[in-house]
Amino acid sequence: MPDAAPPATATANATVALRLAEAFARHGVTTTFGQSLPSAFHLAAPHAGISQTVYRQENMGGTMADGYARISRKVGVVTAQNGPAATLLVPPLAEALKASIPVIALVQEVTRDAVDKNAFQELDHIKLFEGVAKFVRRIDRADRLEDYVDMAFTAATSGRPGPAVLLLPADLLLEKAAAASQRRAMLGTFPLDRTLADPARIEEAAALLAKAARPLIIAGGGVHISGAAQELAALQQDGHLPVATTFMGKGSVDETHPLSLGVVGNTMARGARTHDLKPMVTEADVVLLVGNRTNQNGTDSWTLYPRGARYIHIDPDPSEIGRNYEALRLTGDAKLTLAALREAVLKHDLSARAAARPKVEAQIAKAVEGWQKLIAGVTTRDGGPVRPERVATEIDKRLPADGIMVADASYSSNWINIYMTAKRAGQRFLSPRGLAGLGWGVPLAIGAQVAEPGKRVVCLVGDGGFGHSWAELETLRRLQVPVTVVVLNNGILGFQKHAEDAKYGDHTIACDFAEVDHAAIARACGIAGVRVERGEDVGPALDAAFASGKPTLIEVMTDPNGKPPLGIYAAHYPEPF
Ligand SMILES: Cc1ncc(C[n+]2csc(CCOP(=O)(O)OP(=O)(O)O)c2C)c(N)n1
Ligand SMILES: [Mg+2]
Repeated sequence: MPDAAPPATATANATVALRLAEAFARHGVTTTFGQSLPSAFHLAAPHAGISQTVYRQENMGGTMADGYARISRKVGVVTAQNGPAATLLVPPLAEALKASIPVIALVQEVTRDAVDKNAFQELDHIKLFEGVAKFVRRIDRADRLEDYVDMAFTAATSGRPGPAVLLLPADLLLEKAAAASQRRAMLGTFPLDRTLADPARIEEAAALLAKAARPLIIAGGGVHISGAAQELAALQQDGHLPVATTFMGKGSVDETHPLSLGVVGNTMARGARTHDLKPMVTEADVVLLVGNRTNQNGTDSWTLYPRGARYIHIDPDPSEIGRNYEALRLTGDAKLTLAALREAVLKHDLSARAAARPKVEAQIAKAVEGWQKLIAGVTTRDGGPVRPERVATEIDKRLPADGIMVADASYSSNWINIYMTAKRAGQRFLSPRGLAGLGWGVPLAIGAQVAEPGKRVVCLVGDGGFGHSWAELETLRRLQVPVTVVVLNNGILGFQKHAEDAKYGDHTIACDFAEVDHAAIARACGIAGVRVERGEDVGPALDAAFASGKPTLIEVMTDPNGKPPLGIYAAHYPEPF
């Protein structure tokens, strides 16, 4: 845990607001996502070296902080006014809680003399945030300021990371600060404390993996949170172990590696890369889960993972282990524990594993080749309406290995997970899979690009989900962050409509939109907006957007019959191939 130097700006007559900013600077915070409030904080923060990245709407600001945290590996900070603004932070904090992302919300509170008097925009924020944060406290005393700041950072970055909320009475911020505390620790990166699982159990796990006939690793988003991709890659390679991932775990292994299956879960019908690899999952005899919540979509409603297998589960949160699959418990950080597990595996005779490897690799290669042949028609289809598979494929061709791909909920998440390839271990594919909420795509991408201004960030969104975030196009223009937003305009709430048709034989009147010119909305906000109506024009539009170095919106008029290979659709709809 590195110590930060004492804040250079600490002054004898500082306000609490300045001291608060200095404490955040001590934890490595250099920008916060805000909209003026709490004003005393934002006026003081530049003196501590903290800028304000201004959002249009709190809901989006909280998600920008989330995207920033996912990419920067530092705490993302969002700030807001009390009352209505605070309520808008609930959705992004809920996603961050479910996805284990450290976000700290600084929320203004009514003055201390007005508490419980029906003050303007007064609300019980502690109750409001209790269900969506790991830690919620109101700071009432200047002399406890840094204690609470450090508690909030500790809660956000330790164990299973997640959101924390600090409530700041407006009058307290203007008070004269107490003497600077002796606190020096930097607690703003995650995971804060790396803990190694029980070494005896690591030995046991190594023996199980070494002796297994059909072992499989299923890596989840926890690998990214731990920063454990290199350790996973080393175990995959040296232990001759095939690796599949969940949606959130995509990119935790290089999908061009011969032992990488791809994404497994509820999208394994014909058209998915992993369709022919299902037996590798269902017939595995030893399954190593890493940072994997074993949630409904990831396990195809708990039908995909084998019932008879021995499970080994690495997770910093003990309550995730054994939740749905009883497992050998490796409670600890993925990076440390995977490294130790690899060492332990290498002590075993791996000749049987090595001998089995060519067959496993051939099985994966055959499935991937067959899949590529199957989808070749749909991923190269010219004319209109454009197939979304082609859009994802054209982005995939152009996204560098250090590029960051972001998707909104709904089909966009499926398109990137199935039709794009992680080109290295550790590549990031961000989507709001904590709660799968619509509208997260654009703000996640803005946060990611603020964290990594020099990297290519592309964001794929459906027209329904994009409707939640139009206002942030002005943010894109103002910040001039060069995100390329690709809107799939199929004119419908696609997933909603298709799933209703499949389940009920009909859909409600909510599923069809009036025509919207999304490219014109972008241009009205002052950023480049182009509409693409033919498959062959998608690639050139992407090339032009990338070459411009500026934020661009590409609206692609897509086929309303385009559907990803979800298990629930199998045999329901005609195949596009
Ligand atoms: C905030 C929120 N509201 C509603 C839903 C339910 N929902 C899931 S997918 C979907 C349709 C999304 O349509 P669109 O964004 O246009 O993407 P498409 O499926 O058409 O590609 C809806 C309404 C949700 N996931 N999140
Ligand atoms: Mg749509």
